[in-house]
Amino acid sequence: MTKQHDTICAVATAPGRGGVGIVRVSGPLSDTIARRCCEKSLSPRLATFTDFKDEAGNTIDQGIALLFKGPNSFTGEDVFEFQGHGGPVIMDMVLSQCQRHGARLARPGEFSERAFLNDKMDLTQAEAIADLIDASSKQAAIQAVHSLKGAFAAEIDVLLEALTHLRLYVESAIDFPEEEIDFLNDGVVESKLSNLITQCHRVFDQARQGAVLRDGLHVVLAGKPNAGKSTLLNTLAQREVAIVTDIPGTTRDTLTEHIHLDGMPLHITDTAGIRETDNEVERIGIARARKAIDEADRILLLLDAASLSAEQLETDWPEFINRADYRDKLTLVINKVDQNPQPPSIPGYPVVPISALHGTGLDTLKAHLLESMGVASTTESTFSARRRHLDALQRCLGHLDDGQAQLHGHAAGELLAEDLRLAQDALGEITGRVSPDELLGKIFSSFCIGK
Ligand SMILES: Nc1nc2c(ncn2[C@@H]2O[C@H](COP(=O)(O)OP(=O)(O)OP(=O)(O)O)[C@@H](O)[C@H]2O)c(=O)[nH]1
Ligand SMILES: [Mg+2]
Repeated sequence: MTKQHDTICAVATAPGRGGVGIVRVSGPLSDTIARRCCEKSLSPRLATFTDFKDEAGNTIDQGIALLFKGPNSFTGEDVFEFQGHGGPVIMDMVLSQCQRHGARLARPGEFSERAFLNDKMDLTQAEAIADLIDASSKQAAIQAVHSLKGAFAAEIDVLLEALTHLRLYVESAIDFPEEEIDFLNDGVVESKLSNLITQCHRVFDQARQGAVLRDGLHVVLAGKPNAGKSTLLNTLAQREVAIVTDIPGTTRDTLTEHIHLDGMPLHITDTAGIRETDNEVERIGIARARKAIDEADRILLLLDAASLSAEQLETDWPEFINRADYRDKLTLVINKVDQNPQPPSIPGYPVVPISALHGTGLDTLKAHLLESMGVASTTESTFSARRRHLDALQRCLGHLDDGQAQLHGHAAGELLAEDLRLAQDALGEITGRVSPDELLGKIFSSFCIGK
């Protein structure tokens, strides 16, 4: 991505009719366009009531004109804004006039892109603008504002700072072996690295929460045939999405429905009941069910209240109960409590008794899902994040783990340094800020090399 030096323009307000419509111009021609269209010189950052004219001197509209001289503007360039009457025809005429004076139509997101390229904001902040506009719930909006204010970037910067110091330490150990200090084995690298991994996990958990609130929670309904999964899907979706019968093995394929709970997006997937089978179609369906379960943010394991015991749970679902990666995302939903109102209590997991058919316990289930999305605990410390950020953080953690293995296994400084570099690159993708020069600058300024 390189800086661009032409002038762009766009209608900044939503399409359609409105009380006010805004045309925004950014680039070196902004000032000239403002002077020609308003037929006066605008004082920067001062709202000026003015006519907006075409090249023949006819008034197109009247409104407020604002000029921001770079770098003190949203994009960092000269920016001209005209706030006129919000009719689509008027806005189009104002926009055409800006084009006639040399501006071109902006691509989507190009104002924010320029703000990023001109160091007015980092990538997480630029993305937060889009997230704030697209927010489908109050919580998602609060998180996007936190990211916009730099909360996410600040966390990443702290990690980058710690990583840079660690690289500095490791690379100097490689560069100056004659110093005879066994840098790698003095415990400092070990403890810095494990601190870094812990911090990185914490940021990952926060970012994951942010991504779930932004993108919606992926909930999978799992269980044996006839447990009532499809009935629950229909009840939550409030329509007959899935086929329900009393024949075990009715659902063969996965089926996803998108709903909102108190404005929070939720993607609910019904799956084929899991059992041993010789039927090829059903086997494929069960394989798909297992894949969906693996990828879920939350698994609702539906159990039949009539035939349930705590011991039986262990025997029936060893692959669920004993899997460490399911531990934090598994909820036991005991269905058909209308047939057995006193199901056994099962320690160790969240348990929600319901009747999918009669709607009993659904409010509790919904509250539980909202809580698992972190809705109740949305605080100042949360920020919006995207899958891209999670992917980068995960890669960073992978490289840090590899680095730790190098340190433990062979005390291989060069390989550890390379893993740290890769971890730093992955983190740098999140904010778009890292440059190798930065690291070099740090190394040379803080070490007295003298040789
Ligand atoms: N009494 C009672 N019956 C229920 C309840 N929920 C579901 N059922 C019945 O249980 C049977 C199976 O329901 P489904 O929703 O098709 O079960 P499923 O888990 O999707 O089954 P498969 O698709 O075969 O895996 C149907 O006859 C439902 O009416 C409930 O809460 N109470
Ligand atoms: Mg079903």
